[in-house]
Amino acid sequence: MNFAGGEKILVIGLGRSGKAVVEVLRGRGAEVYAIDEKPRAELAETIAGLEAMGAQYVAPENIGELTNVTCAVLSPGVPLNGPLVRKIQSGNIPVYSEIEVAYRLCKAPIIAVTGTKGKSTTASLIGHLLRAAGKDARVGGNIGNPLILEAVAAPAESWVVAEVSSFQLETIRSFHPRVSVILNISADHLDRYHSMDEYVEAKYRIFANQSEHDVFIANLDDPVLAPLHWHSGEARVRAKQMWFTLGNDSKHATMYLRDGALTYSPVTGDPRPIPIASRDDVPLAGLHNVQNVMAASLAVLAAGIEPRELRDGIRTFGPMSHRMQPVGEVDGVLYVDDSKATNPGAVIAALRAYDKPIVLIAGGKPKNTDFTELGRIVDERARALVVIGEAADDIAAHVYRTPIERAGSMEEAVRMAQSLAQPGDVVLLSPACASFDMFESAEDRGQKFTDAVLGTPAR
Ligand code: UMA
Ligand code: ADP
Repeated sequence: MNFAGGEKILVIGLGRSGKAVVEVLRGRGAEVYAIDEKPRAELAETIAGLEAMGAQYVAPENIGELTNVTCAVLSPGVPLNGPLVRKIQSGNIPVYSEIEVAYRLCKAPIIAVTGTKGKSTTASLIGHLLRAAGKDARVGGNIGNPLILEAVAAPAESWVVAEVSSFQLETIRSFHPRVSVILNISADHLDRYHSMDEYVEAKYRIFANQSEHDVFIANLDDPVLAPLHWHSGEARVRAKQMWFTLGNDSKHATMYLRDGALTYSPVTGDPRPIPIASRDDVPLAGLHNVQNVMAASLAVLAAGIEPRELRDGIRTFGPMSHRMQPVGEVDGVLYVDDSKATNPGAVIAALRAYDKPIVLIAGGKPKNTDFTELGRIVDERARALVVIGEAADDIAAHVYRTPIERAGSMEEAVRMAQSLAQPGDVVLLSPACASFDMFESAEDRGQKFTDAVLGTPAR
């Protein structure tokens, strides 16, 4: 399979991922068809774009008429066990994810990053550290720009950093990163997976095709991942393993915190520990970001960068938009946009990152996750809670001591938070949910928060 001339390929889903696949496959001369379950009226512009590239739209009800299809390429948002994919598979058409095709077309080695939270931060930091060390690096995947575009553009001597989601990993076959990273696993996407086990297994596919020539990096402090180290790692992970921990544990981890320094114990060569940066060099708030920096550092060390080349890159990495991003201070209150915190685990990490009282704005479209632990941490750390969206009542039901307000819009939520906060506090938008009940996307939600904050007249 060359994904080129002489092949007839069906692209499933016409969002960012699907459109990029069409573009690349048409560029390679393949005959391309594309299907999407959105009402046709909403697809007019997309279909015109497809036709301009020489591809053809197929309506879902006409899929049976398409014959001799070589393979289908699946967008991550389309569930593998849904009726559309089942129908396509029943015609014996193999289904690949976009990242599988990207891998097969990529000449450069791949560093792949997954995990429930911290993927974008870590993938971007890996790109930043590689560039700071003089390498060519391209970052793509779940972060927003489809991996396939970066993969086909990358020369053999560069590195491709792939942020990969569990959705994308479900339909890989030979996808084989030189370096793989799993940051953490906590409850998320339980509206798509039947169980946590199914979600975890999707994440573990990241190392399934790795060999002893590759490297697998993971978080020793994560209760879901640690058993891979203690019990089953030998059997399941063939790649060389590098673990990181916030503890001072050079026996079991390749990177750890010792005397306030992120410390590296090389797996081969001179075994003396090497401090690569101090805790204070990490410019991002919260211990979870120290973990992200450790993971990124190990990934670039595995790619051959020298330890002494890391510190400057770490120090110059700024916060990314919508990830604990300070947006302004009004009347002595700091407002922080953490709209990308889309599961309870991320919000817990953000709440733990501040040692000031927090007024939390949370809620949105639920994903069947449990809010018990989040409620406990809110009671421990928050001055007040403002809930929004479809999950508002469920979140509120798990909070027992903290005062709670309900808001119908982001503007109202910011107004309420403003009246609840006192000078020195943090108002944190960290929703624990998807955004699609009230907003176009997590980015849109964060922007509306920022607009409301900056438009707020001083009290
Ligand atoms: N569609 C169907 N049937 C379905 C579902 C969707 O036909 O059952 C169609 C929709 O009508 C739409 C298209 O598929 O036209 C959308 O495809 P998509 O949902 O795969 O979205 P893309 O725009 O292609 O974006 C995808 C990722 N989206 C998802 O995984 C849901 C983006 O991750 C990623 O940035 C992009 O590819 C480029 O690689 C977003 C995301 O929310 C940020 N990811 C999840 C997360 O981070 O939690 C996993
Ligand atoms: P992802 O790409 O996996 O969604 P991001 O790097 O975009 O993760 O971060 C989104 C939010 O998740 C952050 O703003 C923060 O609240 C939280 N977060 C980031 N890194 C971690 C981590 N290592 N552990 C837990 N939560 C994290």
